[in-house]
Amino acid sequence: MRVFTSLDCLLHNPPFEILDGDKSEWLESPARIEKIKQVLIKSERFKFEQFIRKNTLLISKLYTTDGTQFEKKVDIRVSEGRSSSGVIPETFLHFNLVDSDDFSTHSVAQVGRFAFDMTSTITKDTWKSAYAAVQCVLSGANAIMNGGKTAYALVRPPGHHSTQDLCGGYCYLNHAAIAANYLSGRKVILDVDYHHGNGTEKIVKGNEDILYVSLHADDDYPYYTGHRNAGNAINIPLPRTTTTDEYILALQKAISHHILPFRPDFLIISFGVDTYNEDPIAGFSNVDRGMYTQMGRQISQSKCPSLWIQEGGYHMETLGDIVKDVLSSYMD
Ligand code: Q9C
Ligand code: ZN
Repeated sequence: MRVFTSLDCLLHNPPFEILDGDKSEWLESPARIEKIKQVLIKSERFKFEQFIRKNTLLISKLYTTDGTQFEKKVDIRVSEGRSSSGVIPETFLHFNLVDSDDFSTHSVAQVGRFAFDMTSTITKDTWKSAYAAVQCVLSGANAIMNGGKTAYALVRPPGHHSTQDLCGGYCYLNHAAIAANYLSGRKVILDVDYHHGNGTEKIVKGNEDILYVSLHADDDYPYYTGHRNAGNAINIPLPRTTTTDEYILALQKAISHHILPFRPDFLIISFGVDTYNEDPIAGFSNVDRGMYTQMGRQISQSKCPSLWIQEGGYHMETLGDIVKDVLSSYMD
């Protein structure tokens, strides 16, 4: 399996986050990538490559209809985020709050306009990492477009919570949605991250060539989304008590009832592994290590070229092994 990664993905490193009202370490750390790499690199089945594509225009085109708004937004964020600790969004442009569109240029206002929560700190390195992540994802997309069976984008920050113009949940650019728009033909995005991919659902909404299928925890972050099916989005909320067997059964059903009948040309996997019971921010207490080899096997039933994009997963001790379990059993 070709693995696309970039050293630039290690740069973004906000000093802390607010978790349940307390200050704690930034869980979505650069070390996540290193942990996964350390495990995969020991196996000859994984071939590491640095990203090869550079194309700013492509990103902006995918994100806006007028082709300019997105890059302007990013310029603002980068220029306002130059302090070493970055700028944390804390005052948000809430639809009930605004009294005019004459917005403040204060850095807190600038970042608050483009974020829906506080876990989207903007540092001087954020854009570099997010941009490199997109390049890796597009390299992976090229690999499967040119006849490859599968590719893995080992990237951070993750993407699936970010909408076209909002950051949140550690996410800045939506990799799965970018890949789905980039690849031609019919695409399924299968999102197995513990959290609902609200951003992906929103961006691909109304696109008949794309089906979004998500398994995620009910009644957990991002709270306001993912409760029911809507158009091209199949949402499968699962209780926190979900066991390994129940999860695999739900996945099996999603594949046979939704993914296979859609007849995709490409499968994009929003590959979060924060479903594991020891994950520090997630809550499936009955999902064990044994789930991940079954997950890979199930997904291989889709029988179409696949692009795996790293999303969440924060249990550092097992992160690499879990990722390897899924990807290896998928290839077997
Ligand atoms: N008490 C991803 O996995 N904070 N993002 C949740 C729960 C934000 C997760 C707090 C979690 C974002 C890509
Ligand atoms: Zn997650």
